[in-house]
Amino acid sequence: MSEQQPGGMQGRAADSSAADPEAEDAQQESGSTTAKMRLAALGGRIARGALVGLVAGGAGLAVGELVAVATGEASSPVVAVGTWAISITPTWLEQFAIRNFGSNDKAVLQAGVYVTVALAAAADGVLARTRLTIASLLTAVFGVVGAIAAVTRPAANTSWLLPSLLAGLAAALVLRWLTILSLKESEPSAESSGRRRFLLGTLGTAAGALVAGYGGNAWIKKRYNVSDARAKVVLPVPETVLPEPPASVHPDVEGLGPFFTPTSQFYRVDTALTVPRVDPGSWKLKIHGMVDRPFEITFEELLSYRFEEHDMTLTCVSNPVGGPYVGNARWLGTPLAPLLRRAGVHRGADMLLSTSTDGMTIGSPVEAVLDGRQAMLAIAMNGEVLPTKHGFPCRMLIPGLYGFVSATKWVTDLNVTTFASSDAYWTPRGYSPQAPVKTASRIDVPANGATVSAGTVVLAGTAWATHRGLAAVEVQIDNGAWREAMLATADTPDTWRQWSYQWANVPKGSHKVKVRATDGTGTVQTSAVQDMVPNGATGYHTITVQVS
Ligand SMILES: Nc1nc2c(c(=O)[nH]1)N[C@H]1C(S)=C(S)[C@@H](COP(=O)(O)O)O[C@H]1N2
Ligand SMILES: [Mo]
Repeated sequence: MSEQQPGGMQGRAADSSAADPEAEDAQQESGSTTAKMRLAALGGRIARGALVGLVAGGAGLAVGELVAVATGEASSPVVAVGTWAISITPTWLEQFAIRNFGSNDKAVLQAGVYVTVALAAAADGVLARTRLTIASLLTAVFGVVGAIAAVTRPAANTSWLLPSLLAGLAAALVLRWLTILSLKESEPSAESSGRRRFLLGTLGTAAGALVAGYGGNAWIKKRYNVSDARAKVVLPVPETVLPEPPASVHPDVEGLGPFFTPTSQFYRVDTALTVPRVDPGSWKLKIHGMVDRPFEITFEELLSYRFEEHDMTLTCVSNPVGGPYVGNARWLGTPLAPLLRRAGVHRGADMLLSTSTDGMTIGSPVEAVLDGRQAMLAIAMNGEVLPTKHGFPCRMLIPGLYGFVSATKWVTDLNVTTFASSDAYWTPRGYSPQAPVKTASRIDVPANGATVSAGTVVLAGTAWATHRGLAAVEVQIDNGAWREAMLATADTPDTWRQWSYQWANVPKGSHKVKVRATDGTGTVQTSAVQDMVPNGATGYHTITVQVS
C-alpha cells in the first residue's frame, strides 16, 4: 500500500512558503483545502472499507442461513450466537431484560447480535484495506466462533458447525474479492471500468445476500413449519368433561382481566431465541433414568391415553410483585403419575429432570408428580391445541410450582434422577432447585397512579397460592386497618381467585392502597420484601390512587 503520511503535504507547503507571508496565507488556504480533501479521501476509504465489510458479513450470514435450511434454524449463525449469549447471560442481566423488555427481550437480543456483527464486519472491512490477510483470517475466526457457539448448544449435533463455518468462509472470500476491487478502483490510475466493477460487485453481492438471506430464512420457516401438523391434531375427549366454572369466578369489574387468560394474552417466558417447532410426527417422549422399565412413547400413543381437563394458574418465578407473568387456563393433559409408575421409580430418586427439544432442563420433585395433584403432560390450553410458543406438541405442568421447575415446554425427555446429582438449567444461575409458588396478590383496578372520582371506588384484582388454594384477600388503605375484600367464587385450589372491594366515602386526595392474601392453609402472605432470585419475589403490591 502506498499510503501517504497524514500531514505530509501540509509540511511541505509550510516549508516552501516560509519566506513570503502572503504566499504563506495562500498556501495555508490551499493547505486546509488539501487537508479537507485528504480527510474526505480518508472518509471515503473508511466508508468503502466499512461497506465492503458489511457486504461481506451480509453475504456470510446469507450463506449461513441457506446452509441452516438443511441443518435447522437453531444452527444458523445469528440464532446460534444469540442462544449462546442467552446461556451465558448473568442472572442480573436476565432480570433486567425481563423487567425492561418483557417478552420482547429476545427481539432486543437478536437485534443486539446483528448490530455487533455489523460493527465488527464494518471494522474488519476497514482493516482489510491495509491488512487484508489478517482481516480475512479474522472473518474466518468469526465463523469458527459462531460454529463453536452452535455446536456447544445442548441440543446440537455436529452438523450445526456447518452454517457458521461456511458463513465465515464465504464472508472471507467476499471480503478479499471486494477489497481488492476497491483498492484497484481507488488507485490514481484507476479507470472508470474499475470503479464500475467495484460498484457492480458490491451492489450485486449485497442484493444477492439480501435475497439469499431472506429467502433462506423464509425457506427455513416453511420447511420447519408445524402449523399444518398442529391443525391436524384431533384433541382427545377428556374422561370427564369439566363444566365451565360459574360466572361468579369473575367479579364484574370494568378493567379487570377475565378469569381465564385468553391464550393470545398468556405471558410467555422461555430461553428460546426462536420458538422450537416440533413435528408431532417425529416427537417422542423418553422416560428413563432411575427406573425399572424405561420406555419411549410417540405422540400417537400419547393421544391414546386417558386425558383430563384441569384449570390451573401458571406463574413465573421472575414475576415481580404486582407483575404480569401469571396466567390462568384450562389445560387438557394426560396425568404424569401413571407414566412414572409404569416406568417404576427407584427408591431414592427424588428429581424428575425434564428436557425440551431446545436443550432446556427443568428439575421437579418426583413427589410433586406422585402425591395426587394433577401433574400432567398437556397438549391443549383453553380448548385449543397448544400454540408453538406455549410448547406444542406437549408440555409438562405441575400445579403449585413455578414454571421454571415444572412447566417444561416442547418436552421430549424425562430423566428420573436426584437433586443431589443433577442440576437443572437455572440452578447454577442462582435459582433454587425447588420452588413452590408463593402466595401473591395484585391490584389490577384501578391502575397504579390512576385518577378516579370521589365517592365509592371499586378496587379489584387477582390473588393466587397455586395448589394451596386461596382463603382471603385484604386491602389496606393509607396504612389503616386491613379490610376483607370480597372473593370471587373459587374454581380449583390450583387457580387464582379474583377479588373486589367497594371502597366507600373516599375523600379527595392521594391514597395508598395495599393488598395481601391468605392461602388455603391459613398462612398470610409475607410482607417481607424479597427479589425474584432465588425463588420468587415477595412483598405487598402497593398502588397510589388520585381521587378528585
Ligand atoms: N423448554 C422450555 N420450557 C419452559 C421454559 C423454557 O425456557 N424452556 N421456561 C419455563 C418458565 S420459566 C415458565 S414461567 C413457563 C412459562 O410458560 P409459558 O411461556 O407457556 O407461559 O415455562 C417454563 N417452561
Ligand atoms: Mo418462569
